[in-house]
Amino acid sequence: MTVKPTKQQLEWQELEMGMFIHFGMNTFTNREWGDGNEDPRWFNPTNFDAHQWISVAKEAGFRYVVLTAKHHDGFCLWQTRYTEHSVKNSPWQGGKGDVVREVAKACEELGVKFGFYLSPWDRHERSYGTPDYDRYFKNQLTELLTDYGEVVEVWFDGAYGGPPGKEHKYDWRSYYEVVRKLQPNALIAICGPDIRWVGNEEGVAPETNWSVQDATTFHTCLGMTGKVWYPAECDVSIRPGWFWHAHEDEKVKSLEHLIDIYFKSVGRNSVLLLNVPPNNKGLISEPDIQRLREWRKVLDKTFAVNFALNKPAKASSVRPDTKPSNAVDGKKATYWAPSESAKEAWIEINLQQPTTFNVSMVQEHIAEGQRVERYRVEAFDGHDWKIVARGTTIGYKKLDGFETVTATKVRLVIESSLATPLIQALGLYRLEV
Ligand code: FUL
Repeated sequence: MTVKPTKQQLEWQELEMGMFIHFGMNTFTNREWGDGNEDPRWFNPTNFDAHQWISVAKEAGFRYVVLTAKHHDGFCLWQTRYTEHSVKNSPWQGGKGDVVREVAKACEELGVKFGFYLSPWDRHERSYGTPDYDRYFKNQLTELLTDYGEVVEVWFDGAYGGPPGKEHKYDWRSYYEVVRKLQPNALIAICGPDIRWVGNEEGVAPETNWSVQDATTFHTCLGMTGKVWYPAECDVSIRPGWFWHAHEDEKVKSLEHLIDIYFKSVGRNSVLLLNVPPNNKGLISEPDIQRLREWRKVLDKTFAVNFALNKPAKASSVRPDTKPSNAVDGKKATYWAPSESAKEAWIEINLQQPTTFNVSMVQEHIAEGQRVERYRVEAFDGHDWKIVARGTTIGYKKLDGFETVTATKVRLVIESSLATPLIQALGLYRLEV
């Protein structure tokens, strides 16, 4: 049976990009991992403005955010009832401040989806390592899932750097029950059954990237076995560290690097979660804002014109309920499929005039699963057909960059597919940096 995404997984994939927000005690101690002994009074962002964060996110094209509500040091950015180690005991807003509330509110106002990171590993909380910790963790989850509106994603980090053998035996199934009960539409990521970690922190998905995976322990604890839909998320920071450090203001990733990340994450059937850490004033810094603007400008310019859009299309064969032109109609509900018995499958677009481009984009109709395992793209320059791109999996979106060509026709050849390929879109673009 074909494994398919849930409605929530499909909608999440279509968001394409989220902004990770690492902010907390480490922002003030210049560290990446706090040890849990920090004094809450050190947390004091004097110009805190969550609206600025979310405006920056929105302008850069991020459709959701994931805020570190609690990192490994255990310091809580919201008014939790279950520990004193929180903003309640910081001078910020006289101890009445709530970062989670302000971020969730700004998200709501600006139409960006809200999610949070809650570190299972907690270096401050005394009950860590005992059954009481499961209660503590679920109480905190309950607060976050009840008091702050709709949550799109809950990020359970798998990191543990404590003494060997002392890691808490997390009762994952009971955590998932809390999430499902309070926010049935929220996706549980990383140490969870809905979204998988891509496996590195570089923002790079593997070239062959299947959203269909073998069930992991996060699934079997829920009674799920065999093959499951488990799409990848690429988390990477715009700076060397996850948290803001003054000395990294000069080390914001280059425009070229960010474009490369976009192609190797969103363009390889993954969702990009790019971390942009606010500084100790409580604002996103200028160098990050400038770089995000440059990046957005290039992406907008590149993808504004699709040279294949609404151009005449023909195919090796056509399943009667589809049409070749469906692949170039700009609609996500329609697709081209070759006939079920076909041995070969290609679709050809007549560009009608010599057209210059260097990027191809292919999308499968993943609502019906992920199928293609090998393809190539060819361009006709008036004399010969030339291969411009080759690839393995496609999935939600595959982007291939290549040397600029000028062609009058383009062909996508599906060389191998697990089942009838359903091609939702074929696009051609020109990237200029
Ligand atoms: C890791 C953590 O240890 C880092 O501090 C950061 O939060 C990253 C996203 O996940 O596991």
